Amino acid sequence: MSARLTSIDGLKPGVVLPGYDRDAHGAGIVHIGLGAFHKAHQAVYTDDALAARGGDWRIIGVSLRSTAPAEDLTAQDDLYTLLERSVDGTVPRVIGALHYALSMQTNATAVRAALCAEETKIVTLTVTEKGYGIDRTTGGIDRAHPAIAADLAAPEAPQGVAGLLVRALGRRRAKGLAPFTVLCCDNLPENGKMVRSLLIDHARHVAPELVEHIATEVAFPSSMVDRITPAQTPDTLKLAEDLTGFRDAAAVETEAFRQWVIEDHFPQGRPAWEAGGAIFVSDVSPYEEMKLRMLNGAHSMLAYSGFLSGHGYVRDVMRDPALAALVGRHMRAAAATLKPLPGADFESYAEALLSRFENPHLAHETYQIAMDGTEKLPQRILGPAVAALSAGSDLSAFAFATAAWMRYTLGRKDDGTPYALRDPRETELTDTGTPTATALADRLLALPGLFPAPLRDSTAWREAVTTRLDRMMTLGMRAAVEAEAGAA
Ligand code: CS2
Repeated sequence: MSARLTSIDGLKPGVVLPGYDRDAHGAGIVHIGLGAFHKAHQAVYTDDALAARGGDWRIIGVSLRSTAPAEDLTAQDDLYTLLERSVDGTVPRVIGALHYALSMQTNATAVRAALCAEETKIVTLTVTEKGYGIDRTTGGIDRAHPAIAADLAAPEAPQGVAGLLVRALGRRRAKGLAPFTVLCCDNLPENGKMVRSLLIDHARHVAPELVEHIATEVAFPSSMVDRITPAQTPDTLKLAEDLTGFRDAAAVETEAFRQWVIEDHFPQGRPAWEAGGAIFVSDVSPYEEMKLRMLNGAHSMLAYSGFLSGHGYVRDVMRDPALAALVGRHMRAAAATLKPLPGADFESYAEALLSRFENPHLAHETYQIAMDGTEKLPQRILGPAVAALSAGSDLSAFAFATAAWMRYTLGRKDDGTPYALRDPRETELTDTGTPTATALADRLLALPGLFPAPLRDSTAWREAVTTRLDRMMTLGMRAAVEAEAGAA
């Protein structure tokens, strides 16, 4: 068996190495959410920035819930292999941008200390949509969210994002240190503003004297992030070992494409992420909208309809002519809801997305994307549906995607095989009986805080969704997909 990766010495030829002396650079960033996406995205841009322009910008990675990500990295001197997979082959690369990794479960004190350290200039976040505890209706905290509830009860020993950041900002201010910049890298619209209003509201409850400080002194640039990164599998580890000659428990596989569009508002400075191709703009929202509606919207649609049609991976969905046609239709419908974005051609963007989805080397599970639907639907499907409704456009694509999600909430495939919903609102979604399409659609459309009022109040929308859901429930997803594609 090969030795474990612990240094960059002895790697097989062809492995791309950090282009800088790791020990010469200190940490400047604390990243919360040490999952595959961070390792395939922000850490790579930081690796490029360090190679191009140096600086003390290495990353202290924090895992909030699980301990394995930090333990695996710590055992490897915080090095890991990134496999960039495309039709041209796989490029193995060892990333050196992580300085050290911490787990909140086993080392909360060190996490809180890192957030209060003078060197920490930026806190980046990838905790997934559900990780924040945002009440999407008010923009403030969701008191029922487990981490928010815990942090309200014990503000001095916070566990969640809002609690950790508010406490650290308070400590920094008391010590006379400048606040860090908070950079959200999750797939949420206007994600900087969202996190800002979350922290302000949390402070209102636990430290009202900080509200003004957070509102006026802390920068929350928004950012649009993009890189399709499937969850790690045993095949990822095997391929990493084959290509590098070393075992790596933290290896990640991803596609060759990556994009990062960021609002350039970093009062304490930032790495030269443009060296890795990041684009700095003054308003990121049109980019976010394009990506959330076209890429993520199509992803969610194909995840529900594809999973229930028996396709395990996105690439399989794309090989199914009826579904592939619906993916294309969805992207076009989403593009039609967007304001023009100078420099962006939505048609070529859609074409590029289709070929990224087709990537035969990426084992991207439909079940992975199907997770957390109630957190994803609003920005991906329902927002553009409202836009289409008010423009008087065809609602078919969004109604189909919504019906597929509704069908998915039943938690069993057409042949009766059960699966776990994996959604924070799972209990509310679960229907133990055998409802009709109308009953199911009515119940889900009425879920508090999910469907925007224009959709709830529209008969056209309700009918468009219910007709499709009925077809899915009575004829099965496969037949519903064929019928939809035939009509499209
Ligand atoms: C996906 C995203 O799992 C999901 O919900 O839609 O993770 C998607 O792969 C990324 O946003 C691509 O940048």
